[in-house]
Amino acid sequence: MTITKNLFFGLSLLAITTLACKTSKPSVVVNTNPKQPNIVFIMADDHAVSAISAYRDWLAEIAPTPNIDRIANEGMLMTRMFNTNSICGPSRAAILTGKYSHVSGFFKNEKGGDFDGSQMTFPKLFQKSGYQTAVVGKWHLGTSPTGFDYSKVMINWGGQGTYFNPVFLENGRDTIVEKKRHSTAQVAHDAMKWIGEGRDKDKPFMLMYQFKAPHRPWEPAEEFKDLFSDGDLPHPANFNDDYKGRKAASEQWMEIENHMNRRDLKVAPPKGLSKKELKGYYSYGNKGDFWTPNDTLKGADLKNWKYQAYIKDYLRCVAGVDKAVGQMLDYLKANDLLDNTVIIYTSDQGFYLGEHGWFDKRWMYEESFKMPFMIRYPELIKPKSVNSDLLLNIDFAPTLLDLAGIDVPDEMQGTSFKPLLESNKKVTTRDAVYYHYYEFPKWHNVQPHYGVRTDRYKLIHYYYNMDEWELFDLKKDPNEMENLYGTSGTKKLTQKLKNKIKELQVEYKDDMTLEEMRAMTDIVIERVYNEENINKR
Ligand code: SGN
Ligand code: CA
Repeated sequence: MTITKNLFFGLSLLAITTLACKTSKPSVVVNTNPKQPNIVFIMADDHAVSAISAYRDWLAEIAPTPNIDRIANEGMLMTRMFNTNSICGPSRAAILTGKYSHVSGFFKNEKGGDFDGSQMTFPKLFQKSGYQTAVVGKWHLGTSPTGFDYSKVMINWGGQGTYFNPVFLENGRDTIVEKKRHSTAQVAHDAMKWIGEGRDKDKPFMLMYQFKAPHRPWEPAEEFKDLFSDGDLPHPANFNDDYKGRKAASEQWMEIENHMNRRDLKVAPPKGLSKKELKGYYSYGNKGDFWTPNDTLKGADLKNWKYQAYIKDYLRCVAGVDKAVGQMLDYLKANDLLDNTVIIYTSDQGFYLGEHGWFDKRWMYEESFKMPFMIRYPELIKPKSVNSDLLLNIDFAPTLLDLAGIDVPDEMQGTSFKPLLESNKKVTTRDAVYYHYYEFPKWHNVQPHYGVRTDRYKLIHYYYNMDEWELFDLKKDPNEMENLYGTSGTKKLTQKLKNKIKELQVEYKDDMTLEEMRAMTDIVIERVYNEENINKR
């Protein structure tokens, strides 16, 4: 209790300091860039790097994304863009504020409270410096968006939005149920509509346009339902991981084989179930309850059946996003906006498409730790550029501000990577990235952990109700199957990485005690500003 109190005291102190910093700055932000490019920031939800063909990963030939790839082909592809905390709200908060989760105050989706929209965010700084700003689509931060001239964000399904009949909150006031289009097409429609009709055209604009797709429960639009219907898709290399030497990994609830529910796999319920029974029917499977669609399907065949249903629907949702991105690029071109606009495509985090036998995200393992990121702006970036520096989602805000010539506040913890875009010459960037995940046990029983990743190595500490370390050599073991922690010859390396963790924890003000960290996981603050409350008003 005292720890929780202390923590809150700490967090509010931080807020006060933040405020103090803010007031000491001039209230009008100076824009030193006469060009003031427009920004179109496109973000999907749970879009894995492997499901974007520009990355030439294992699904590239099977499920090409030609439209998303255009951004990379005509701009730069980042191959080592990482997340600071691999779940939705925390990543979005990090993107908006340029800060780690414990500093923005939004560190878990479940029972961690809502986003403090009164704090400094990069859209607010754009707005102050004369930009028109808008956000359309998924938001998932509880409180209504701040810093936007226009907002239309999904609020149903606990802020997740739904694929069909999504409910939106427009400008924090009006509730609109959109029944005409699939959520992906709706978000694309709203984004283009705002560019075409919704803004003051004398000003540059910054639009954040964020899909629900391809998030669980992976429900594609009708037009994509027949994709991939011929035969089975391949499995990733470590589909049948046995989690040997990785205790935390062996205890999760996110295995395709054992934790997918009937809603995920689109198994129709029997007739006549009540609303409550229907909920139970659909969520059956979440915690490892065994089920099979027929009595003969068992073992490896059952696992493959579940995987095929999952991966195909996931990739069908991706096809919808790819089409929508193509429409946006064409729209910008037709309206003479393509080359004076910075276009970004990314996702709030990565995702498992059967790697380690999993779906979902949360871990510091590469598939969920990595975010896709590509950026097109011909004014600065040469086509077909590829960059492999260690970058983070807290760098987005400083980079965008820098590109628009707006001062980057000192309180932001990320760094602008504009110099890398300009020439892709070797400028010194960080030599390691730091990560911290808190939410437990919901939804997938992933242990809270922090860690560090360098060019070649990764060290992770699971500290919540176990004391486990994992060390990986990413060069020799890119799939992170062999935990080298404690093995002979790794002592010096481990110490070096532990020192690096300490150094980064101090730098990012995450040098709390383990007890204080655990208290963050244990905090229960109901999220108040959700769909039900909006409807009650
Ligand atoms: C939902 C999903 C989870 C998922 C979280 C977080 N369950 O709760 O599987 O991990 O979202 O996702 S579901 O049955 O409701 O689909 S996030 O992208 O918002 O972080
Ligand atoms: Ca997500």
